[in-house]
Amino acid sequence: MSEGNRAERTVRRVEVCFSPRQFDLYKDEFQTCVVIDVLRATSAICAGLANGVDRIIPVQTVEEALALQKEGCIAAAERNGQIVDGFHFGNSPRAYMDGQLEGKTVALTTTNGTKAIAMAKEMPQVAIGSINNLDAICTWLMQQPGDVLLLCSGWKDKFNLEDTICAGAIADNLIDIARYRSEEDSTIAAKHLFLAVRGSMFSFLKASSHRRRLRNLNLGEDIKYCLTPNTVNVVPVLHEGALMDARRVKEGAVSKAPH
Ligand code: 3SL
Repeated sequence: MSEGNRAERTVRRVEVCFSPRQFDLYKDEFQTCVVIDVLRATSAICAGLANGVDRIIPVQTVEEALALQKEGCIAAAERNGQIVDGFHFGNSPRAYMDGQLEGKTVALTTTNGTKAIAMAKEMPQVAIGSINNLDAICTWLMQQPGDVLLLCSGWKDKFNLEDTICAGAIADNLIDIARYRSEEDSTIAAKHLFLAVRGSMFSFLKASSHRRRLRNLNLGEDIKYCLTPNTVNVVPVLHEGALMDARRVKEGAVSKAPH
């Protein structure tokens, strides 16, 4: 193998997929998928695992969450930004941080985030990214072999700004610090959006559709939390159908669910 070929082999690829609708166009080319839903599913998942939640089982439907509740899990369900009637928990990160869910197995369904996670399941490795775990997810990715797809959950299959900025931040970091490259215009656009707004992310996102939606539901505190970089040092990874702290999975410190 020539020197050139050898060098090319060690350069991994990172790309951004703007919406679950476009996932099929990318999925076969990557080994690791990072699912991003900044407002609020992946922020809540990171907050939960960083604050003692044992594991989170992502499910697509309210019925699946209820079925897992019967098996001893805590069920959490959100639709259109609100806790589904009859449930105590939705996807507010604050509810995952106050100790109520410590040591528990949570079955979670949300409008966009858990749908994107369900799609990503067919890839060899799935992890969770948010603005809250930016440094942790970048460091973890650099230790993984293979190419990385950053899957933005969006809103009902449409593009959204906050997931794209988060994906741009991860891509920028990997390309800047480690040996990653990108080929797609989506990645260039996400990176440039992140670089343009990184000093003013909070005010830039004031006009975003999802932030407006959550503000109308009086969820301003959640928005502030979700847009704060590096509040947690955890990387949730999918292991046997549940999201768990990557360190525990690596160490094999994994007991049977549910608790
Ligand atoms: O769609 C989701 O996964 C949610 O995070 C949406 S919301 O923040 O609850 O509106």
